[in-house]
Amino acid sequence: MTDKGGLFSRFKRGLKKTSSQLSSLFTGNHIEDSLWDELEERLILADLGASLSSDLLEQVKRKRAALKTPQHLLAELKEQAAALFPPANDVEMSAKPHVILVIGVNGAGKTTTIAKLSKQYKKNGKKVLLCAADTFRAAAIDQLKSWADRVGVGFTSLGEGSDPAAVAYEGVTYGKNNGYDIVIIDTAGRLHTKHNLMEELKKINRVIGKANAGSPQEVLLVLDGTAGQNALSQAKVFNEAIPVTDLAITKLDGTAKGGIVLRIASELRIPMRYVGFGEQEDDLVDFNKDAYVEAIFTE
Ligand SMILES: Nc1nc2c(ncn2[C@@H]2O[C@H](COP(=O)(O)OP(=O)(O)OP(=O)(O)O)[C@@H](O)[C@H]2O)c(=O)[nH]1
Ligand SMILES: [Mg+2]
Repeated sequence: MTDKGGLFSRFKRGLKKTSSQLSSLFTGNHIEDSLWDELEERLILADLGASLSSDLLEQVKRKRAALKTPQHLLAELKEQAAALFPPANDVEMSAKPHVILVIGVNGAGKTTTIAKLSKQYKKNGKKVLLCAADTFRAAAIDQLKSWADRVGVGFTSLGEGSDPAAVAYEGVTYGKNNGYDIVIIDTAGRLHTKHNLMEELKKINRVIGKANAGSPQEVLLVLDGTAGQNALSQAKVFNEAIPVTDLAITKLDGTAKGGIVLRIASELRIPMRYVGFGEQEDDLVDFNKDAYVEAIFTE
């Protein structure tokens, strides 16, 4: 993770609630027996959940004989935590257009994340098109449009009430015919428990493949970091509907306990790609497991 403009320090600040709870345990020169229980309790409170907290500490305990000080324990804990993340995808940007389908429950931060991503891609010289397949509310289309204007990227929509799959099809086709490098498709927030809405998502996904063979290249699931355990259950259902290639976790600047990131990554085995930590277009960092582990365990 590069730290242009102090982004990483701001991300780290967002995780301070968790790191201040955890890092204070690793003081002194001896590992007291009580430290293990205390640590397990705090890991659970940090949203790692009971089973992951216990498994993680079991892994660390295997090295117990070699751990002389709380600092040794901390180093081993970081190493074991980092090992829980699945490897990142090799991001191939050879397809043109490279289509990114963005999905998630209501209010997770999809549209904002799209704005942030489009800014990054634009900065890297890519021609970006945003496609408003959230046709449920006129306001959703306007929101995406105003981000497109603000960031200075292309925009397509077919208006409120139109079939989201048709919007996606038209958008990808337009992108293909007009030399766009990246097409990012915004979808309506949907509860993962609503069968018909999940079917609609499958249709959008299929239709994108018809508009451009091999697309979408990415299915990005956006999860609200403050949703805790719910984010995990959502992710499982979305991933069963259409295979999710990458995850973005938002709102790590709020009340989110950072441990959820580790829990989701280790349970779902889907690469964590981005972390959102604010409402502005620059508030997004590429996820990096070592930086994350450093931020969450060390103040
Ligand atoms: N603090 C904080 N707020 C965020 C972040 N990302 C999004 N938000 C806010 O969360 C709210 C919802 O964000 P949207 O991007 O509209 O979420 P969405 O998933 O597109 O919502 P729907 O389209 O209604 O499903 C907005 O007020 C955003 O400003 C983040 O990383 N940090
Ligand atoms: Mg939205």
